[in-house]
Amino acid sequence: MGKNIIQKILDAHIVEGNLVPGSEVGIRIDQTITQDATGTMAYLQFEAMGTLRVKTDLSVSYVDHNTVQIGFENADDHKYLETVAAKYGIRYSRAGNGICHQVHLERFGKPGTTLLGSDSHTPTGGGICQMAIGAGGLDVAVAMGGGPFHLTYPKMAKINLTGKLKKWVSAKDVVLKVLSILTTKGNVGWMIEYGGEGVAKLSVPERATITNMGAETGVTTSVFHSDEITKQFLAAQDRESDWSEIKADEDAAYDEVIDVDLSDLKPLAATPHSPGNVVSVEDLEKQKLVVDQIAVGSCTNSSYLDLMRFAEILKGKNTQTSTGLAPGSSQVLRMIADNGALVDLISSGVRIMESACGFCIGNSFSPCTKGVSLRTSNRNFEGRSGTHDAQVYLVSVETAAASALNGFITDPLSLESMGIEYPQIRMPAKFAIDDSLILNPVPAEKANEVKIFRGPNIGNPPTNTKMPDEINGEVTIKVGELITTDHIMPAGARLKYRSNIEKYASFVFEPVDPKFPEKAKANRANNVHNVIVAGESYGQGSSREHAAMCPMFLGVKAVIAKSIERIHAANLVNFGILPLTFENKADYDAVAQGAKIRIHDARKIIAEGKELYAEVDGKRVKLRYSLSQRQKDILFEGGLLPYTVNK
Ligand code: MIC
Ligand code: SF4
Repeated sequence: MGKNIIQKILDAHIVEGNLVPGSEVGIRIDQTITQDATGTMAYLQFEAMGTLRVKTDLSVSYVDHNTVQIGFENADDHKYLETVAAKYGIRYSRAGNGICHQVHLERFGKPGTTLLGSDSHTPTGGGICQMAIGAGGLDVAVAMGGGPFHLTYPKMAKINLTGKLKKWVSAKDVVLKVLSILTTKGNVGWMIEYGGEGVAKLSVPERATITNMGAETGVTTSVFHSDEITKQFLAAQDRESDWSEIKADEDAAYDEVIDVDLSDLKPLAATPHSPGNVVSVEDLEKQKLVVDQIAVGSCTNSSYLDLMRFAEILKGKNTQTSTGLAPGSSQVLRMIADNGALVDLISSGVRIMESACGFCIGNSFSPCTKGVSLRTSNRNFEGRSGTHDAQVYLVSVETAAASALNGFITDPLSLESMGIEYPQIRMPAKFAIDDSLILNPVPAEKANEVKIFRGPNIGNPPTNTKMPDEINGEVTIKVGELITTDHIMPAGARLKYRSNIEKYASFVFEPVDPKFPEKAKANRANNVHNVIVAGESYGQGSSREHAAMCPMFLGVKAVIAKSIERIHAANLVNFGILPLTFENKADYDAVAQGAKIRIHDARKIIAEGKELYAEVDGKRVKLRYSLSQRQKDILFEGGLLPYTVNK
């Protein structure tokens, strides 16, 4: 039997475990990326492991999230990251160079390699046929030190793209269609491979838009094959030598095949507050919903093609609502500046923002109260924009442009009746290459001369004690369904405390129950274990390990949910918090916030692999755990850092 692309890359990288879906395997990691918001902690943990130099083929540290620099904190973090990178053999992409995923695709992504990134949208690299996976910073730190990355050997789905996209319909609509099929939950443990004749017509950045937002379905990663289009993209980046052809064998098998006919697709949008709430823009247009702001950019839609399409549609006309654009990288910004599109955008009244995450993470360009915001980004979780009651819709660049011209949500298909032609943008034969904002590390023999800068915002990574014999405490908080990491550990204005765990922990669950940190601390002081109870798909979204690290700091010992998303479940283990699920989902209803909870002999039972029960206010509730021996050992040690150091 032939192999598919996922199998080919995995097989070439597996160093531990068996190729059985559902069992844990360890893979060798060729490249790593970090971004500043998760990177400071990742490097502090890397330092704590005592490794002298990174052992990957390539590790890059990007600064793209916290670039606002109100106060000293962000700048201090940047300086720490720059000096750490120089010392340990890591390339450093300075603030202004662009969003990690966009820049990595342009300058470093290599077909057939593995990439681990401390950001959930690392799968963007799948557009160039990398097996690119998002993880917590501590997992990335271990990979930088040469350790394998552990994941569940996946089930594999093929999304078979047939037909051809109509004018005004784009890659964003393809992935929104996929989200409408797969939804944002229930896909843990799967990987997606795109195939079919429709793939040949998609450029690398368009493929990357699709793999980027695969993160929202909860799959581990998505990949496209590496073909002539990939080769041309790499050649245009002066990196043709990085190319190799990678495709599925004719008789490759998949656990599931989903057909999507590109010719049938229409412009789509995700309505508030989930990327999975997908409707047609045509239907939204009927509501004549007035738009308060439009934001174009983010790692999903800020490539050269995206920006040029937006600029061409707007050319010579005025925007009717507040419109901002953040180019994905200094490369694309330079290109639209050189060819005049930037002037066109400015003339249309578009506010040009920094090449960074910016609006996407809610640390700038927040909408007005109850504001309707149309964004080309990938997440519209409640409050993520920085405005608690804003209504964020996720759309394509084409829909954003059409709506910017009318001031209400507009189907781009109606633009032709307004006399606007579909912009035919060609991929450039050569991109404007300038890596001057990417600093090289010092040679290994000079590493000890580099002094690491540590401002007052940089703390030490918090430590945990070994797992107790039993859990005995309180259901300190009970939350509902689809709780995201933005609910658990808000970003936006709070982002600047990422390196200061004591301070950042005072915002755990801020949007849900601002009193939680106080209650948890009081319990911690009295040796009462804190337990979180949650509904379906707990921990969706970001890879931020702070959503586990800060609860750990507050004395949380277990999470019991109907289901837990992949990266978050791994982060819980990494910080010594037990990830448990209800055997019977209906038991969720029987557990009240404030209930006393006891899990007798938890440690012994888990070690022996026996049935686990909690006693909640006297009632017995059966729990499930799905942990490899390695994960059990990590939990018993109190987390991955002590486990790794002891090893
Ligand atoms: C996000 O899009 O939510 C982020 C901010 O990029 C996060 C990382 C973080 O929280 O720092 C992610 O996607 O992992
Ligand atoms: Fe940055 Fe937004 Fe992409 Fe996260 S999703 S990496 S915040 S642009």
